[in-house]
Amino acid sequence: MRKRPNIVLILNDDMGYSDIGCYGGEVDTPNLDALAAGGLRFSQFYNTARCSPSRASLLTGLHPHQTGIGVLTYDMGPEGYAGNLSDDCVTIPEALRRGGYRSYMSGKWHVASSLVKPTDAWPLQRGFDEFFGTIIGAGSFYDPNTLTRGNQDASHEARADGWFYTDAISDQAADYVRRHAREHADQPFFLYMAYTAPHWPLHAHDEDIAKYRGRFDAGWDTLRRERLERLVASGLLRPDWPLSDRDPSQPPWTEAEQKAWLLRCMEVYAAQIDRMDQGIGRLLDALRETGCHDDTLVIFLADNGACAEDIPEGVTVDVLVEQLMIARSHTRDGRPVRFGNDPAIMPGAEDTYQSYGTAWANLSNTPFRLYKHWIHEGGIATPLILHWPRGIPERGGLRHTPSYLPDIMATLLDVVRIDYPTERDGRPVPPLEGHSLRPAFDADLAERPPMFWEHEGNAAVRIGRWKLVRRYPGPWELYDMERDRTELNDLAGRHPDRVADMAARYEAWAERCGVIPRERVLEMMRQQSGETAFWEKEDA
Ligand SMILES: [Ca+2]
Repeated sequence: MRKRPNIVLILNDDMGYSDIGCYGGEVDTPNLDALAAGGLRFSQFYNTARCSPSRASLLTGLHPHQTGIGVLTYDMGPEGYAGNLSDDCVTIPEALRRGGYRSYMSGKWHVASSLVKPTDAWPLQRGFDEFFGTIIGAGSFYDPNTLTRGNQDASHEARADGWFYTDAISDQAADYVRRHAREHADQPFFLYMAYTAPHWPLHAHDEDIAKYRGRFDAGWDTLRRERLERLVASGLLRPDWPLSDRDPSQPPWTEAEQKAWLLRCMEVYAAQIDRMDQGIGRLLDALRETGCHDDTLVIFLADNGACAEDIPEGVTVDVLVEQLMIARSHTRDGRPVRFGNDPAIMPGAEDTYQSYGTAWANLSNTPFRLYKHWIHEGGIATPLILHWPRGIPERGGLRHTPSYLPDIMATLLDVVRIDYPTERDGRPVPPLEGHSLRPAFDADLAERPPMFWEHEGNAAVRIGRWKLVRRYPGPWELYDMERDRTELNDLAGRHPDRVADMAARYEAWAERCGVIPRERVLEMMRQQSGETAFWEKEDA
């Protein structure tokens, strides 16, 4: 029997639908574009709107609530989500191990509640043979917290001259590929590369930022129109879907103030993605050098839509550094880090800690509405690129089949012909929730089973062309996604029976999968925590 194909799963963090070149964006991503040109792009692939839930769903083929990761990785107590990957689910590397795979991970984990002490929810205990990366969900790109190798603290590695997290993730992944070829050539491998770019803070190299000087000067209104034109021209989106309005909280570009600072924010964001793409290029070089390129299935996607969270001026160091551990108070050479979106400080360097804000996130998610956290298209629509020269015959193809994260596990197991396990350590695991996209390697599927989402009370059901979606605590909205992908014309009032039917299906799904009603989650959070993280403040 021929050896099973290798699998490289590349995930990035907080990126919009239309930032990369092959999805209509201004960012130079020649390596991702080449993967798209040599494989498939999906126009309607969806994540789960937030870092931890998306990772949990991706890794297990289940819904996040079934894995213990309902919101993030904070333990809510016995009545709430554990915030820790459950023992009663199976990860992709655990499933693949049964087929002789060796598994490697480089990058952000973010599905364990214990950040410093290794537990059963850390990568090596969840099927990976080797791990280098961070356990926590965010941090400095120059000196992240929880940097770990295997089960050991590796924070000293960030002290090396010129160290940068995006590069470290890329180079570690390429090194795994080369070492695997030398030491385990008889086995196939699974490599999970989980970048933190372009999640805030806005950290990037001067030479990458300089490349984008002037690239965004036309401003968000013009650039949103241009992106949509390119998306339509490429065939990813249909010409009859209009651009959503600019976020109503944001001014027209012509009236925006602090333009020099605003442009710098977007230039740094672009540079973060650019740096990731450069690293993906080095990974692809390693695949070519080792003769693996043609028989490796490479998958690229983002964990949630672009992020509109502002890092407030005056955010307390106590919260970021001490409580949340997502920042360092000082640079590696001892200078204080300046926190918050202060237009007097240009972002990018190690002593800054900023985000690019709502208006640019609105551009990143062109042509859709809303952002990370929400289940409207801006929160969950992601690029999905599949590249496998030996297994996918088409080059540069497009697929419009709606699909989402649980489908990845189902697809991989289908591709490598390994059954999904029924138990883990003698205990039963929930049946796989996803459906294989392998038939879509050849052509779009005629139909697919319903899809369901919930995050922080925001929720949706997609059945065929219909999407029922709710922005918590608001009412259900109903959209015809064939006519109105940008969710501009709410048809709930015209189709009350359809709304009632889909809402009932949602409730049945939520009950089955262990979704805790948002009211109860908020009550538990109020009882537990003193200070609320800045990204949760606007939520209730
Ligand atoms: Ca994320």
